[in-house]
Amino acid sequence: MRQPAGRQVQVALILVALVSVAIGLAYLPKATVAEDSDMNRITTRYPAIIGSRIDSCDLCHTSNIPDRNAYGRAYKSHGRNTAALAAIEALDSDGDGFSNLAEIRAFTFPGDKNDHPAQEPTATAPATATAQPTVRPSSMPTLTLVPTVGLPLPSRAWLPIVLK
Ligand SMILES: [Ca+2]
Repeated sequence: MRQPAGRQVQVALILVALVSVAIGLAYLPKATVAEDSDMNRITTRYPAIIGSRIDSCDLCHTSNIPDRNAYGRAYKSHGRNTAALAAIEALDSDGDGFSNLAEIRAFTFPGDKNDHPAQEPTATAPATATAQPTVRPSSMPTLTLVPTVGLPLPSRAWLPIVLK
């Protein structure tokens, strides 16, 4: 059965469009697809970050995606999976003095050394507040033994005492 020429052109255009979409999907950068599963892994392990400032590509990438920051490189080198997230929690990927987990809990970027939690209070601060005051010998009052009458004092006697 022969179709009209206009109908054949319409079918040909639809086929070309479908083939173009298929080719486009086949050549989509794999990193884009993978990033979605990476973010799913991260937000599954750290649900508190959803909607926070670190719930973004910047968690693992530099501003020049697909380049990775120090945290992203550690994640990749440890297997780029859920186990990798756990394995790098104790690391300080960006070298700012805070573990990756401490940074994630504080919603700071573990791959940016210029972004980190506020300094933790020192351990000695509470102890100082509750410490007993010390009495220095120089602050003690001067004691002087004064005989009340002309009797000689026994060698170990110390009463009466008069404070001056
Ligand atoms: Ca950091």
